[in-house]
Amino acid sequence: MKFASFGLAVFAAAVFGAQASAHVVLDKSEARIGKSYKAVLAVPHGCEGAATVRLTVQVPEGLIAIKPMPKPGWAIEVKKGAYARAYDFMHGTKLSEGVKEISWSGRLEDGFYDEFNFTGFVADSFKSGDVLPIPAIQDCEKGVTKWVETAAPGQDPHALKYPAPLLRLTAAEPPRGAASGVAKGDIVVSGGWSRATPGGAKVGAGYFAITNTGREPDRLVAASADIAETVEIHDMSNRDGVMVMRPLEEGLAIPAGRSVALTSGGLHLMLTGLKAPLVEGKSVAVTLQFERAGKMAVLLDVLSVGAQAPGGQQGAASAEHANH
Ligand SMILES: [Cu+2]
Repeated sequence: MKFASFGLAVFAAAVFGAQASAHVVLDKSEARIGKSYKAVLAVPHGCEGAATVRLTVQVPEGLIAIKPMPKPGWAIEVKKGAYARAYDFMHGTKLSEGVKEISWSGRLEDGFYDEFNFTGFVADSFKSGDVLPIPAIQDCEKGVTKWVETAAPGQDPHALKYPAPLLRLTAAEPPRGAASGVAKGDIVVSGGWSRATPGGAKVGAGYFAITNTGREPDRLVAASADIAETVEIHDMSNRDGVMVMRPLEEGLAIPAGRSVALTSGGLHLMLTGLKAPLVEGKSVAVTLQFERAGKMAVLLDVLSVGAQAPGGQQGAASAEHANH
């Protein structure tokens, strides 16, 4: 059977090229981690000419707070159950159970197209780039089509005859606080970001801009983070063609009415002794200590391992890590 269906798939792709994409798919196949998501499952045809009478969707682990949308002429049935763990949901609540399967029963002729909707919430247990298969079973008046196949490692997903609809997960939007700035006294810190540390690196960096809106000079004298054993303020300079770093023992002066930027390849925060990796799409909380303004909590958005600046071009990871 395995061989026969493989042969058929090749034949179908060659002869019915356009139909190869007529699968049950998600209309919007991307969702943000830690956000609500509206799934629209498109059903473009029946089972080899037979009318569809039932569509069953298996909700993957981590897609929580599911609510199916009723359809005129279709009955809805849900199966509920316990999740594998409790997930953080909105407003600080936790969810540990919910809908795990939805079935719509009705009738859709083979010659027509229809959509089946549900809303849910993508738990923040995922990481950017994760792909969630959402298996769907299409029962027809005659026969059944199971859209449940997923590609094995190294296998071309286009080679699948009945692929499960796939939902691609992307990083949450950066927290507003980091982008627009956090203020205390005369000091505004904005655009905080860091770089992901895959592969167990114990060192990370932090970048942001500090603006002193007041009439008195201030000074960043220290920094700390729960995730790191120590946080130092470093400067980086080119000495005889070699990039070298030195800790600013006196701290970093922020003149009155001026901005100082910590940027890749220049001034930066150095986080050493990381207790957990910095994960792309998440943020790192750092506490800055200013001479005048006092303590300030700041969030750094964790960007990709090769990021050079927020929203900027990707490049080779800068020399900061290599030199430590
Ligand atoms: Cu450094």
